[in-house]
Amino acid sequence: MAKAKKQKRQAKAKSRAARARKPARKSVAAAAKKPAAKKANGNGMPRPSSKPYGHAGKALDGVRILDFTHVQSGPTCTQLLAYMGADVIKIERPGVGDITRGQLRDVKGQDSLYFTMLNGNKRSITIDSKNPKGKEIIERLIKHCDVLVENFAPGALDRMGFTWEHIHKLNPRMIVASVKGFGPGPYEDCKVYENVAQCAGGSASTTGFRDGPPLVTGAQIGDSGTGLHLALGIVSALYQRNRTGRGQKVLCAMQDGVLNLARVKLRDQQRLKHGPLTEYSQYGEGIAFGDATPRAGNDSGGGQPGWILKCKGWETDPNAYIYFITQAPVWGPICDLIGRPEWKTDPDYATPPARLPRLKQIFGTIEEWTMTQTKFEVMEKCNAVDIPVGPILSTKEIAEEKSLRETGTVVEVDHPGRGAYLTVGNPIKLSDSPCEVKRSPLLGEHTDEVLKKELGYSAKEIAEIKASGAVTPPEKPAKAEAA
Ligand code: CAO
Repeated sequence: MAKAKKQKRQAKAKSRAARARKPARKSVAAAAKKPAAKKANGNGMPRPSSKPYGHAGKALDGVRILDFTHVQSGPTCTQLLAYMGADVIKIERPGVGDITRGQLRDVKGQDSLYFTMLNGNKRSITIDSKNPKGKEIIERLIKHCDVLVENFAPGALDRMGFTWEHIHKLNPRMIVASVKGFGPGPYEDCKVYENVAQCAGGSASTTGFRDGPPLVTGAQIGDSGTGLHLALGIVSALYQRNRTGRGQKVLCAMQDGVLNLARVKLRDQQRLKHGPLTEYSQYGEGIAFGDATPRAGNDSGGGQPGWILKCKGWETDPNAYIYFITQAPVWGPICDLIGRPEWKTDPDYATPPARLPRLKQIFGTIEEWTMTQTKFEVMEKCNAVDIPVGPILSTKEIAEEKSLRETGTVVEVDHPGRGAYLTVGNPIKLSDSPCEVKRSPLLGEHTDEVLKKELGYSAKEIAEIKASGAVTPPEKPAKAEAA
């Protein structure tokens, strides 16, 4: 009897320990099965945690992501989810890995910054998805995870045998999230990179100067922008799954993502029917508008005119410039600061509509003043009287900016191969979900760990898997792109 009781106690303790090891996993599953009703305290929510803020786990604790992404758009998405606490397991091709590991290399033989800055906080497992044993492992991972994220060329996942129907049969709760270049339509089968999306999404035709060619922007709005959109889609699908108990497909087309970010240009397209776009400097210069939103140089995209102006040192420093906004409510302080107090009452300058036809001349006069100051002096003097301005910060200045280090937006992490490197931490700050930025994984660093701990393969089975070539490079490895 005593022995039976002891065994029962031991079994209970064991299951308690197991629960403690996987607390968040249980909470995700439980949230779907019994939506908190039993624990509710009136509004369907669990009782507020009594733990201090920042000590109640991470926002996405317990969410498992099967990360089948490469290059930039997909990895941006999964890195953000990892920053939020999700367990991200990245599948990479044995011996090769994500192509960016070898692209734009700065340290010989080491993972590039392109890769390391987009794959922090993840685990890496190598699997050949075309090897039968490899397929079997991926199927087990599909059953084990909550979300599969991929950004292969259209049809590649299906060709591997992982159609939505197959995935959904294996795990009806799985969310399958994809980045593609284009949504359904004439271009849906096309491969797409960043600048293709910028061109197709309305950004390039509206960027640059009127008398020059279309321009692409430095911000990766097609890749990283779409990854960010996809992350929101995934979190929303996870939330909906709490009610429906089932997964769904999440698709973000890069063209759509860029267009969403360029929506003010579609706004202006429609305004053209009703007359010229008076806030564009083209209007003040008397140049007629065509039938599409034109390139606007450095004009502000909003209702407050702005322009980039030279500051002291511009002759030698390519970033000695400031963005200056002539916000209407602070027109008086602007006039005082630049030594033109008479403009406050002069009918040609006193009101926003009066200023519109002469913006070029106004900014020229303001520039005469900004050129006598450094960009930081302009910043200080303008902000003292509430005039919105933006110094053009170089990447060097950003990398060295103390406040960005303090907030965790720029983080230095160590790496066993390449040494310390800078990365961008989580730009989204949650007060109860602190983010600890970790280095990117080495290729296949967690293969054994995932096979054993997550999928429960025995040592013998792992040896068989290795012998099958499913997780190890072929004898003559495919070549990654040269640095
Ligand atoms: N094991 C075995 N095969 C693997 C594998 C693995 N672990 N991982 C990938 N592969 C295979 C794929 O199955 C595919 O094979 P098939 O063509 O025979 O089906 C092959 O690798 C190449 O995949 P891909 O076509 O996606 O890669 P690519 O380099 O030719 O194209 C890109 C890259 C980005 C243009 C394309 O993936 C794409 O258009 N993606 C969608 C849009 C996108 O995300 N673009 C942004 C990229 S970031 O700038």
